[in-house]
Amino acid sequence: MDEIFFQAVFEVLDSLEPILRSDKIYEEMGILERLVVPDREFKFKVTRLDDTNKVRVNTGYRVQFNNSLGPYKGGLRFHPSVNTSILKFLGFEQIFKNSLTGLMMGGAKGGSDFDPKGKSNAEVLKFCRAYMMELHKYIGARVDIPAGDIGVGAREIGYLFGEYKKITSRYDGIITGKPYMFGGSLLRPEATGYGVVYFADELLRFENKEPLKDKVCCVSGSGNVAIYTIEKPQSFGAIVVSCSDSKGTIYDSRGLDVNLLKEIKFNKRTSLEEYIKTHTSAIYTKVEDYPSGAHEVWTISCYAAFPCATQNELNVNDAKNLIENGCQMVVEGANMPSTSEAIEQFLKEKITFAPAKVANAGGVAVSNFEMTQNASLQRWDMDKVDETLRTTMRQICKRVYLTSKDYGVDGNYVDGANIATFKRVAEAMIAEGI
Ligand code: NDP
Ligand code: 2IT
Repeated sequence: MDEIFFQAVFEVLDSLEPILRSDKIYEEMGILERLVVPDREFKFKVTRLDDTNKVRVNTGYRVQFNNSLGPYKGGLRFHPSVNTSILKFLGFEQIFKNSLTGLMMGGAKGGSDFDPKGKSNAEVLKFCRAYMMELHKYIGARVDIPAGDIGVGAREIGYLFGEYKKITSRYDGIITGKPYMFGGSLLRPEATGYGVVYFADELLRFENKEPLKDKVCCVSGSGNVAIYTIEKPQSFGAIVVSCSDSKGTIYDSRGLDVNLLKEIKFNKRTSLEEYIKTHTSAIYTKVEDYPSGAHEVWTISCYAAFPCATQNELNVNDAKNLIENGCQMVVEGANMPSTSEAIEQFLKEKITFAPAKVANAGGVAVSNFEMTQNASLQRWDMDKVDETLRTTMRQICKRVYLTSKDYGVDGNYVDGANIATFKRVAEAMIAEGI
């Protein structure tokens, strides 16, 4: 049941062996035992009437994992697959990702098994109101600040914040990713995807590898993270040829039309198959026609691959296909999209591999900038947000790159990230006592 949570925990523990062996303080202070158990987990019933006035019941969750470095912070996921194990894996990862930003944030995650897909705005609104009716008891601008994730974008965040205000009469920065007109930050929608590409650009520079200019890139997914990971490389002169959703993959050798993708996914909220209606030279492959045991999107030849859909979407066969086809770099936009076996393959073959907790931290970093703006009732302009995001991604890259060198695991950014971030969290946990 807790399989996916254990996958995330074991990846971190594997990296920590050298520092746990050399410094006994972590064992003495019970840091690992304390870290793997959330501070608290809320599980609650969410009821609403659907569009036909039928009673519907879903389960809502919020897992507050660790607040040693700041208030609990992390997204909300609305997807039928949501359960405690998935939220614990995401909350656990969030502690370390948030720590790597160098900003003051603890780790949390929440959501529901509610599926917003195919629902009317009115029904999504009803669900969000019912969900917030319970969630508001556990959150606060200095307590726990949720945000978006799969199935939760600006629409849902707007409804959630609106309901919070109705219940409490307070205009606090209790959630990030808000629409700009009522307290959102410029660039928060773009932040995760842009940050992923900034990170890739920095890492190639550190490694003295060829930049993204004129290179072919593959992206999976076509949601918030994927679309801005597709958009940004254009400004680096790269060409992104693929994306996917839960039903199929698009390959457009001329480079994807981002505006059309936004229209299909953000406005119409429909299937990617729409893309080939107007772009007839692009190829659409349905999920059922994917190669056996692999995913179509990773069979395409590319210089850099950006998995941006969901957990465990890139398996060992996909990793082998990417490597065989000349891929030099894999940068994770989604949370834990590569299986452990796929990561092993990348590291063995010396493919530059940037794990999610470093590469997709731009989203939560800009969430923190949104919290700062809300707390001071100020607004930052676009250039300030973009520059601060870029600087944050550069600092994360440098920290992880240097840590991997310092600990004799050059080029292994899984270990570099886990060691660098664990030390920061553990030091805070030691300093605050048990
Ligand atoms: P969205 O809901 O906006 O998009 C998710 C996308 O992934 C959709 O296109 C969805 O397809 C697709 N997808 C889901 N499952 C599969 C699958 N099995 N195969 C192929 N495609 C699939 O979510 P986000 O873009 O926000 O999140 C994507 C990932 O990024 C998640 O791992 C999330 O945790 C992570 N992340 C999100 C951040 C954020 O701020 N939003 C920040 C950092 C990480 P369909 O439309 O058919 O459902
Ligand atoms: O996984 C993530 O970092 C997010 N879904 C965003 C979290 C946030 O609080 O902005």
